[in-house]
Parts: sequence; structure tokens; C-alpha cells
Amino acid sequence: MAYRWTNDLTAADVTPKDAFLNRRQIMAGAAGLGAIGFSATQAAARADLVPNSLEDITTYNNYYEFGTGKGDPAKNAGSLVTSPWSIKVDGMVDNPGEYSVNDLVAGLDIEERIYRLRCVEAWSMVVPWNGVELADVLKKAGVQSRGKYVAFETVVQPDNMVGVRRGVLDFPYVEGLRMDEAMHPLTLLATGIYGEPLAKQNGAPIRLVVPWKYGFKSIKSIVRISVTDRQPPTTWNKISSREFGFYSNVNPTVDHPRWSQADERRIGGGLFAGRQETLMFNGYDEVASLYAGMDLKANF
Ligand SMILES: Nc1nc2c(c(=O)[nH]1)N[C@H]1C(S)=C(S)[C@@H](COP(=O)(O)O)O[C@H]1N2
Ligand SMILES: [Mo]
Repeated sequence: MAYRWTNDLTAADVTPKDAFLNRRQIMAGAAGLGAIGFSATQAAARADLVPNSLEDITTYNNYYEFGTGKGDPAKNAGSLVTSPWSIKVDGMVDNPGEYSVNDLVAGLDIEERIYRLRCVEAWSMVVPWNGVELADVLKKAGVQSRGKYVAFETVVQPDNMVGVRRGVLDFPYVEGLRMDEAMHPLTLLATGIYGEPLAKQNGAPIRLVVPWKYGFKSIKSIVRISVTDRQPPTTWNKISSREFGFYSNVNPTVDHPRWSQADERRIGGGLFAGRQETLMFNGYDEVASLYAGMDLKANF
């Protein structure tokens, strides 16, 4: 793994548009099959994953560094400087260093993953991400056996971030995962959406995506990834630990103190607009085994 860091991040490097277009054709084929064989439930499960438009995904955002309104990031994030960019990988790893985005993902498959995104505020979208498995990046970094958690940090550019200047939160924004969550194949480091580099308001040039957890765990514009033996502090948990747990798995049976989490408002128009049922683990049941024996109501 290279230790130098470069600023030569290009769309061609991190977002395989061809693979994306290919995948769309395969999906179109599958939809065709649905007409002749699949049950209504299977069809609905698939249709539920119809991505939101790029317009929805890039204009309705949470990125408090650029303001607290949903339209603020689209309006204000243009000033974020994403090139050059370096990500510090440190803590309990064999290969610490400062890496460019390209170096971080070098040799890894950039995949397309269409995931539900469920915000703790009870709205949701479906986003077609491009990215690499965090596990593969951590394996390249060489996680040592005493490393039990992974901590993440967002860039702070006060001159370019109106929300930072106003001090709307305690910045840098920080997040964390337990090692088995970080190593889960669903956990992504995203570099693109719809086959294009991430828009700044979505967390360019690289952000975390943990689809079974509330959206605030999916930290944007990452500049530091640290492996540690202690549960790291996380931004919303520091603000209110009774409202925002460290785990924050999507759970329709655990209400937020001020609102229900039983259902959600799907952003955007079309067939799936409006309220829909919230699913345990946001529908990603395969993660349930990570929490075997844990009280999911106490460890929300
Ligand atoms: N650095 C940083 N990361 C962040 C946030 C933020 O305010 N700052 N908001 C979080 C929240 S609450 C959500 S719901 C998602 C929204 O991601 P999106 O705007 O790409 O849909 O980003 C998360 N990551
Ligand atoms: Mo959120």
C-alpha cells in the first residue's frame, strides 16, 4: 500500500460508470422477468429499492457543516475544497499513513450498492452508491487484534463551512462503529452516486454508508479513520445520549423520545412517495447476528 498521497481523483478512477449502466440493464431484465413469474411481494420488495432521483439526493440533505436546513448543503457546500484530499489512517493498524482517496481504494472493486437511507428524523430515500467495502480498506490497513472499534472524522474547513463558523455543533463531526459492524460486507466507503463522483453536499470525496443504521452514522467527507480499543465518542450521542445511541440501528419498535420510528416519509415523487413502514435494521436482516444477545431496546 502506497504511503504517498496524491490529488488525482477522477470520476474514471472511482466511479465505474460502465458497470453501473450494465447493472441497470440487468435490473431492467429482472423487471421483465417479474412480469412473467415473480410474486407481487417480490416485485414490491424490488420496486421499494427504486432509487430516488439525483435531484432528490442532492437537494434534500443533512450536512450541518453547511447549515441546518435541508436545502442549505446544496446551496453552501460548493465552497468545500476536496482536492487535494488526504485521509489519515491511524491507531491500531500495521500500515498507518496519509492516503489519497485513490490510494485508499487502490486495487479494490468499486461496486454499485442500492441502499435504503433512513434518517433518524423519519424520512428516507433510496440511493445508488458507488464505493468499496470498508472491510477491504481496513484489511489493507492491517487492523491489529486489539483494535475493537473504528472512529471516523469529517474535515473541518471553517472558511468554507458556514455551519462551522456559526458553531451549530461541536466540530469535527465524529462517528464510530464496532469492529464487526465496520467489517460487515454491507458497510461501504462511498465515492460516488449514480456513477458520478459524490456531490459535495453528499460528502465528497468519500463518506461512510451504513445502511442498517440511522443516517447520522454515515459520516461525510472523511479525513481520518482510526482503529481503537475503546468505543469512540460520536457527535449526536454527545449532544443527547438518550435520543441518539452509539448503535442507532434502525428499529421501528424503539421510538425517539419526541416522535415515532414506526414509519417514515419517503422523499420524492412516484409510486413509493409518502409514508411507509419502517423495517427492523432498515430491512437488512442479515446484520441481526451481530447483535445476538444484546438488548436492542436498551442499546439503541
Ligand atoms: N459530517 C457530517 N456527516 C453527516 C451529517 C452531518 O451533518 N455532518 N449528517 C448525517 C445525517 S443526519 C444524515 S441523514 C446523512 C444524510 O446523507 P445525505 O445528505 O447524503 O442524504 O448524512 C449524515 N452524515
Ligand atoms: Mo439524519
